[in-house]
Amino acid sequence: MCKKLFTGITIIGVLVLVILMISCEDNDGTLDPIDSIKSPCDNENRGDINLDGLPYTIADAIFYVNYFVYGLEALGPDFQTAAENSDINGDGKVLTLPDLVLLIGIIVGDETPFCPKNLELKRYEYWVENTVLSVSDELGALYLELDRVTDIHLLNSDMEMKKDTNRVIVYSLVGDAFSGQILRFDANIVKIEVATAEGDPVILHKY
Ligand SMILES: [Ca+2]
Ligand SMILES: [Ca+2]
Repeated sequence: MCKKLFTGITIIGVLVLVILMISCEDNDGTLDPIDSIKSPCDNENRGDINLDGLPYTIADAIFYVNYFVYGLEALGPDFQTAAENSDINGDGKVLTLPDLVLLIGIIVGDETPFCPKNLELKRYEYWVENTVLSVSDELGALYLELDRVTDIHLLNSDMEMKKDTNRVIVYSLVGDAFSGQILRFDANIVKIEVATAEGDPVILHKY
């Protein structure tokens, strides 16, 4: 009897641990793209990142940008619901750069909130020369994690930049895009992610 009870408690404990592992943030404060709990295209609150009941507003885009530099704390206490609402393209992956670019595209009227969006995976290149980061093709957003805290300078006046410690995101709240030289910094890149100006995902290779 005791052995069965103990086994039952152990199984419940493992299940709770697994659920916690899925729902908790990583050690670095960011959330890896995870599968949405419910079908993203059936989510009537898609696009409402700040959970004020209004989807696709500039405030939602600012919350989304803040997540990339400040982590899940930027989404408030109900970050799980904010994350579910962040799957704008309906591909099942939340809190991604393609979703952010598409959100901004919908806000400025360049895109419609059609779900799921037909995504086209691109393959582009980047390189760093004399502390200047360049990209080969036109992009709508870029996210970087560096191996140390350092000064970071934006080299394209059409774009905006937000940074905190070793994280930086380049974006445009009016839907602008960039290519070529984009940032100057003296550090090594730990992580780099980008999205096209249309919100398509990109596999980025170092040139
Ligand atoms: Ca909102
Ligand atoms: Ca998505």
